[in-house]
Amino acid sequence: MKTVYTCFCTDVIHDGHRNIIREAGKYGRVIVGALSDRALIRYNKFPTITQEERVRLYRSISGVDEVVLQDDMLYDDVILLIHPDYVIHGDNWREGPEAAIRANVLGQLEKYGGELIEVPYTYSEKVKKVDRLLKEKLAMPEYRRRRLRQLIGMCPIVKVIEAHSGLTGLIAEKTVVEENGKLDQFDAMWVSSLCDSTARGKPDIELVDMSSRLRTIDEIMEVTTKPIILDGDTGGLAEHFVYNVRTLERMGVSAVIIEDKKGLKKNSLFGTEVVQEQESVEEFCAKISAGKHAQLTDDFMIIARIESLILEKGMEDALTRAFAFVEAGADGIMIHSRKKEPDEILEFCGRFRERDRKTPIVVVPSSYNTVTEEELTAHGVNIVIYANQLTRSAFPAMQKTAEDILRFHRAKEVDDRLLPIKDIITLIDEL
Ligand code: SPV
Ligand code: MG
Repeated sequence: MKTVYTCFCTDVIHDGHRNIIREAGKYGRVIVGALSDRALIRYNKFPTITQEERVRLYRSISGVDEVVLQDDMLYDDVILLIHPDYVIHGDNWREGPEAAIRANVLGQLEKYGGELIEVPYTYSEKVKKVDRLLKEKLAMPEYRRRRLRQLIGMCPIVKVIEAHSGLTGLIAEKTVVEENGKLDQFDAMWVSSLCDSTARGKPDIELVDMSSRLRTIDEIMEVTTKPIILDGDTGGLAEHFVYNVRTLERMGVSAVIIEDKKGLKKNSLFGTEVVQEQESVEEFCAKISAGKHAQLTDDFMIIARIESLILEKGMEDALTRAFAFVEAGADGIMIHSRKKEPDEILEFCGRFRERDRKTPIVVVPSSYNTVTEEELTAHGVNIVIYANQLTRSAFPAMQKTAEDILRFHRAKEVDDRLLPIKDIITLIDEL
């Protein structure tokens, strides 16, 4: 008997999937691949049920003979293993980022005379509703909040990009690239104090107050589903921090990162060019503990950021603080540097990992930007934050456009580098 293979990554079975299984049954024995979490999160919506639950769900569909786990978004391994006579898929993958996966499958099948069957994608109202419901579910606080911890468990390194508005949130949410047939996207968003302040034309000195920061988060949450890490500056007074932890948790923020500075905070990238004072280990530990006591869920993370390298207090000071902060309850450590080379960050990670194998390490390679995600992963880093690149790329582009309109006394000369009107009006999803 011939075999027919299809790969699913859905959490809900709708008419479209049932149609594929029905069609597949006409050609032979139906094997469904359940795309693993690890593979799924790189190109599709985040799962709302576990990998094991998905396998059970697919097994329960009438007409399915066998379910296997597909551990890569490309079908190479599974095709090698099963050697299906047919692969069946909806025709919606002919365009867009998934076209690369389709091309790869065709190449694999061609090698031994396998065939691809494409069935028209089911665009019914019911199917659209299921898609919408899944998206809305992912945006709910309880799903969004726990997703960062889930990602840390699933990804070699969690990739985070800055967002400070609905629009930058959409870029973080929707940008997908294809490289060597594989798709990739960001995992989470960083609500940077620098970029949130800059977008308001304000300096990064904790002048933009928590209410305004919460407004920014809410704007981003309205249009996205990915988890949010808030740059909480110093965390303010411990007595205030505990209330803010509760608020953030309730909103569905996944983590707050607070830095061990006190007094008037200035941006770390100034380093020692401005006066900045580090908080004592005892005081900062007390703030972390207070925050941990205040939180209600197990999902929320309070991550301690160490400024010793920024303030040139040395590696030993950074490490002493890291271990003390973890002892006080910190769920992660962010180590920051403004050196051009990653050496001191990598040394810190290596030495921290000698004693602590599991506490997540977060880094922000803004100045030591030659370091790769692969190198960071190899040194035990769990989260990489691209903290300000979106803001820094938008600013010169807007400035140049403004200058050129003034220079040419019309807008024609700048038009070539603008997003077409059609694209900007379709960028925002309609309900
Ligand atoms: C931010 O993005 O606001 C940060 C990171 O705190 S840095 O600007 O590098 O200090
Ligand atoms: Mg900041």
